[in-house]
Amino acid sequence: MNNKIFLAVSLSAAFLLIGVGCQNQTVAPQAPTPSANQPGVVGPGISGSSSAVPPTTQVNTTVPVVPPPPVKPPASVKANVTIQNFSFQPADLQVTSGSTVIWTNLDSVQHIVSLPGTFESSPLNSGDTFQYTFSIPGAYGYHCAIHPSMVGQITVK
Ligand SMILES: [Cu+2]
Repeated sequence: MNNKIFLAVSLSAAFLLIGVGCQNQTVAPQAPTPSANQPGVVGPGISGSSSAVPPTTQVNTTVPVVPPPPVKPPASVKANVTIQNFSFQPADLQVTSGSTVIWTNLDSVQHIVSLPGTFESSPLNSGDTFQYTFSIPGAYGYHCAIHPSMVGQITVK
């Protein structure tokens, strides 16, 4: 009889332990449910990383937009030739296409800058200027219409 009782008690204890174990296991799954929030926590972490990428992309997008505006303003280049002591200085001037050459008479007598068929100034008194814009490349030999010995050349590249 004692053995049967012992067995019964033992079995009961065993079932109780198992039952408790099962309860614990049952409770354990409930605990994991909260842990399901962990994936949610991981999600924000990922989204945070992904959100960090877009700003970089926006910056890159902004940078390319800035460079496009470059414009070429140096279209009007000016060069000077002085008329002094019955000579053009410099006598041979090189300029780029589109440049404007300005002659200034520093002599006390009149001079006329002339290239027949291309340009000819009015009689320039002391201090007067004459300008011409060269748009076609080439060599332009000119002279003074009053003093033929005065010659000069503009080379346009
Ligand atoms: Cu002259």
